[in-house]
Amino acid sequence: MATCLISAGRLRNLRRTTTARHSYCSSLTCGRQNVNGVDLYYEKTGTGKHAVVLLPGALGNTKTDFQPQLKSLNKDVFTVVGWDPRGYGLSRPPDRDFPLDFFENDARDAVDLMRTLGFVKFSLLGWSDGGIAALIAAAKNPALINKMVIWGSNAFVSQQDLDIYKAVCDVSTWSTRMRAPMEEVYGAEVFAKTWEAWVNGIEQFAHRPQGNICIDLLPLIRCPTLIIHGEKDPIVPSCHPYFLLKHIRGSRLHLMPDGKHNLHLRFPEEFNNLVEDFLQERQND
Ligand code: TYC
Repeated sequence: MATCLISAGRLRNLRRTTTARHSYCSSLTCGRQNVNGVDLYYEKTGTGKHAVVLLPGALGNTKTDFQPQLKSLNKDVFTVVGWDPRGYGLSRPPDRDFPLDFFENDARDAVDLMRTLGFVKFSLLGWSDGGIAALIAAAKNPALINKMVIWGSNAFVSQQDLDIYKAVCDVSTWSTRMRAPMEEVYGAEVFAKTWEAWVNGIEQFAHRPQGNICIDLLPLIRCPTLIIHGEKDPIVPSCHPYFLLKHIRGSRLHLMPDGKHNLHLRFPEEFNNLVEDFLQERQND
């Protein structure tokens, strides 16, 4: 199993470009890389030619968001990089904040991390907030991005979204099952405070015309794009994937009837197969 058992303290002590390798799991390496002034934690697995970077959701990180992908995506075909965005997971310090350009910053960090690790061209797999960062990264770096898969993502914030944010803002109302993985990473208090800061951060977009997060960038996306949506997703209304489908040229939408927001964790085999097939498809252009 591709579990990375290395303490946060030890990782913090690793020098900028040092990579920790695990004797019990030869295909997974963990390390920290200084990117745009922050030591970003990352995990890399596989030896395939096709490089893929995983972009986690809000407050998410390799540990909470992508274990089934790091473990099971085909290691002969892909080299998969998971990372913790600045202020999330093991990429702390700094504490996380949410200025209006936080998605742009995550997009830039993801791209710069991949380039610093030596990848010339790569694909993006972005979940939820990570999908928003992926959309921005693809729009701004068309020459670097091979393909993109996004799920649970939105290019704008509507009144309906604001109502949902309000309903999930206080994490003490969440089930223990939902809260536990994040509390394990951050501690209960920091998690509650950072989540509230995230809600305030995403609500800022509602003050912009159309609640714009990245609507204006969608026409710039050139890479083949697969949008996945769980039809039972309770927090991202289906208007969002349909909007992305309409505005991203040549994109495709795959609906998972029983999928909720965490469809890639709940149905990892189906999800991974879908992604592998899409990434390996030959383009007829
Ligand atoms: N975007 C959040 C993430 O990245 C998930 C989320 C979506 C949370 C909608 C609340 O109302 C919400 N995981």
